[in-house]
Amino acid sequence: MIPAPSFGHSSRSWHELPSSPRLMLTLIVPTYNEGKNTEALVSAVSEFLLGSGNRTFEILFIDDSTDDTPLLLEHLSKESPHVRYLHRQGERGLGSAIVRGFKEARGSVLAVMDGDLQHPPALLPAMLAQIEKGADLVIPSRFIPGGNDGGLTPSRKIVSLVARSIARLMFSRIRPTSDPTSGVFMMRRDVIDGIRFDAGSWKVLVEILVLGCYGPVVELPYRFRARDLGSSKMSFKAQWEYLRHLLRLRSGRGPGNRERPCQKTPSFTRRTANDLKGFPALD
Ligand SMILES: Nc1nc2c(ncn2[C@@H]2O[C@H](COP(=O)(O)OP(=O)(O)OP(=O)(O)O)[C@@H](O)[C@H]2O)c(=O)[nH]1
Ligand SMILES: [Mg+2]
Repeated sequence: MIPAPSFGHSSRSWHELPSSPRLMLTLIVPTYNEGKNTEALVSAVSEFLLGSGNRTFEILFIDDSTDDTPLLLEHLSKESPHVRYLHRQGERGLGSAIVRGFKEARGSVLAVMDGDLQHPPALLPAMLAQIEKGADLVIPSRFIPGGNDGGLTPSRKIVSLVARSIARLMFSRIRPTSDPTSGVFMMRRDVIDGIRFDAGSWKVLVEILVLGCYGPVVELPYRFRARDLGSSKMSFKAQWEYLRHLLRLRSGRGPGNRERPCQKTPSFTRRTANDLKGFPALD
């Protein structure tokens, strides 16, 4: 049985966590019928963040599931002081779930990661270190030396290539990035100040790259894994929505026009596996 719409949280609150000089991180995880993946994700994310000395983080699930995932999330939020979840009943959409996560997040640094473990949680300490060194936006990339998109089938690789190429052709601002449709990224919260997000998006990072206010952007190499559990939600409808979103963004007819001027000039840096020494193995 699926519980009523709720905001789950553990009995211990964020503010009772030991104080730490580290930036507060909210990891937003959109989930649709991800079941046991959520448990494995919480365990791996907690292990890597706590292992790197970071206690000030929350894992915020925005869940639209129709199976028993909300029950698992309720259990996880009781077990871990780092877990919260919002179950949206009767609502769906990857992009709108992520944007809801931005609204509910408590952190000054926001990250997004899929709930199916295709993005390695081991990336998080390395990403956060780049933010602490001054990056505004960190994008793990499958397409720079050390990266790999081996978790995709050949046909999905073609779809992904076409999706990236169309976005690049349409928006000069995203051309310097090698993986602009990545589902995993991290940023300072003020990068998205003033953006009115399009509720119908699938790839929120494209919208952030086009409309966000940012200076240094850092790309880190990583290996995209195949899904072990659960099933893909990528569909023809999602691809169609992606294209329609790009067209709205391009024509300025979407809701996303920035409300404030941005004084920052984007700059782009690519890190190599060598630069990531000292962090847990990323594969
Ligand atoms: N809240 C919410 N999450 C969703 C929705 N659709 C997909 N997701 C989640 O978004 C993430 C990405 O979806 P996937 O199905 O893995 O899409 P993908 O990674 O492009 O496809 P695969 O490579 O085949 O797994 C997963 O964590 C899904 O559970 C939705 O409508 N609402
Ligand atoms: Mg996936």
